[in-house]
Amino acid sequence: MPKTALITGATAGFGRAAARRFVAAGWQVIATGRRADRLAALHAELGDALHTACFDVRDEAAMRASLNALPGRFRGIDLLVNNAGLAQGTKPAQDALLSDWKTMIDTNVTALATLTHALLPTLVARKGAIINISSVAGVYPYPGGNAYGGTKAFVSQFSLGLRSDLHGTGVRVTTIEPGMAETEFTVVRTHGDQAASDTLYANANPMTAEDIAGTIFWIATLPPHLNINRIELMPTSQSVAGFQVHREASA
Ligand code: NDP
Ligand code: 8X3
Repeated sequence: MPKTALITGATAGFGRAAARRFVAAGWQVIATGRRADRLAALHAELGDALHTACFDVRDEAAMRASLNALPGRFRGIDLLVNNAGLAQGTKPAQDALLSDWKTMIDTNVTALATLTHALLPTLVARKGAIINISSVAGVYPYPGGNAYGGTKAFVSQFSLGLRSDLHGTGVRVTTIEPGMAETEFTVVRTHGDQAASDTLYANANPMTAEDIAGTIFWIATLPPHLNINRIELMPTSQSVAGFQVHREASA
């Protein structure tokens, strides 16, 4: 019987690349996202090893209905990849939209915790694994990172807490903290500014969705006695820049 992964946010970026990677290796995948056309295209590409579940992760009732409607052969979930998430806005906190902050908290924090809570009994019963996609933004502050960084710090710390609580169950928990990767992330963050996205990644040789998908797959297929607690990846072109100092104008 093949192993089964539930990957949230599989209509683009890391999640879609991961769905392809796992199916290519013989896994069954439950792929989620809001864009039904993208899910249908992925099903057409990958076939019946893929089950699609179209819902907004912020809609708890829809999430639970999708889990309850899983076909029998997809019910034994061995791996949860909490990947669906987003940044909204690049402005300093004092100029940011509160609605953007709420969208990020609802998606990156509340929905991730809700789905994890729903699947923990299955994962414990199957000695499964959880891979949570955090970010370097949850580790290092940067201007405009404000609430996005806060949500990802939650993801990293929540993962460490899960690892403590799941001690002795055999369930593995990993946080992946990627830096800059070219996906639809920046188009979403800028509310649709493709030029801003192109400019950010131009000549920077960013990581790709496949780089992160390969990391997810590597972690998921390590021997059961090995747990990667957290892993931070950046493109070689990116590094941490340090502190900033504001000086008063001299009198
Ligand atoms: P993409 O924008 O390419 O993909 C995001 C995925 O999340 C899409 O499939 C989208 O599906 C899904 N998603 C977003 N909101 C919801 C929602 N409310 N309900 C259901 N699904 C949702 O971004 P990435 O692949 O880059 O991002 C994946 C994860 O990686 C995110 O958590 C992001 O924060 C994180 N990350 C990204 C980095 C980067 O540089 N790209 C670096 C570090 C972390 P749909 O729109 O169809 O609902
Ligand atoms: C996305 C990476 O550096 O744009 O989480 O915040 S970064």
